[in-house]
Amino acid sequence: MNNTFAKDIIKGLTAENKHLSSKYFYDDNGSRIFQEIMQMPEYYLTDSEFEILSLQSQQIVDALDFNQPFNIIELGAGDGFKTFKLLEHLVNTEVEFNYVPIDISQEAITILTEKLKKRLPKLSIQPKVGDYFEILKEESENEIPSLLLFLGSNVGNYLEDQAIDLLKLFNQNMNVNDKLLIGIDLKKNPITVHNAYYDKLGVTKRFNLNLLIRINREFDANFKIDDFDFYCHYNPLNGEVKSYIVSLKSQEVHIQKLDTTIAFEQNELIWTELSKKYALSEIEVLAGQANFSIKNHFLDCKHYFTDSLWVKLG
Ligand code: AVJ
Repeated sequence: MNNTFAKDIIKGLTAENKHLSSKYFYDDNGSRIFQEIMQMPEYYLTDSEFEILSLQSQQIVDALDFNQPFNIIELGAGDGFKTFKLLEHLVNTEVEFNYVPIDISQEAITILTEKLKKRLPKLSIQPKVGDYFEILKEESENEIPSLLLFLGSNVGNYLEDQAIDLLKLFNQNMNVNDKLLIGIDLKKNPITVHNAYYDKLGVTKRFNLNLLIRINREFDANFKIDDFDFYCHYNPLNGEVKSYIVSLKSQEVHIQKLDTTIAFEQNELIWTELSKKYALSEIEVLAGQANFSIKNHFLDCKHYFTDSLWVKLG
């Protein structure tokens, strides 16, 4: 079944500093909890990006500078809630384009496609399930200009070097003059950032602890969820929010299907997530390293978030 997940659990939980990757948060329950997070008033990221795509769609289209029909390829489309505003604007202004949402979840793609067919019957949509890069490569083999969407500050989950590698891969699978619209959360008042991840109702805590519930279910482990807590910390100097699961006591956990026992000391941490924030000047560097140049930054009115339009250099 989940071979890489199994390997990552063993590797992460037997390391000197324990860690598990946030990409494993998103089982069906985790995806539902993430929807709850996006609706929390403290989680400003979603509202900010929604505002940008609602109010600045026309400016974004103008900046694309494509003079023929094009593709909009969305990486990790999810429920497509924010993207809807952009698509709606394009359909209503009779711009000719084809929407290609890509997600690893068949379920997410099916729901998104049905919803869009109902709400935007004139939209041309060609959903794809699978690996980003294979699909991107296929798409770049035709002559149609493309706008790639990588929204929601998903890039923040990567360490800077890994983010550059990922963006270089996007770049290699694009044609010259194709564009990338990338959503990035900006450095801001540290209290605002802190509150978005350390929410009062503990939704983000549930999101993290769900990872242990998932391991219990998929690998017959016996994590006692009440014996673990959540902690996160924002370092405004480097822009890193780091999230952790905390073992509240000295304990052993057995993971039956992996034939392993993991010992925890009291207060030992499992690092689960990086959510990195950038300054605009740091985004310039990121783009340059991956062979893009920045055409525009589209910011929300509070300047919390940017959807930045990058162009692939020749
Ligand atoms: C979906 C990766 C952008 O890091 O802000 C929300 C996930 N984690 N609250 C983020 C998340 C905790 C989110 N991203």
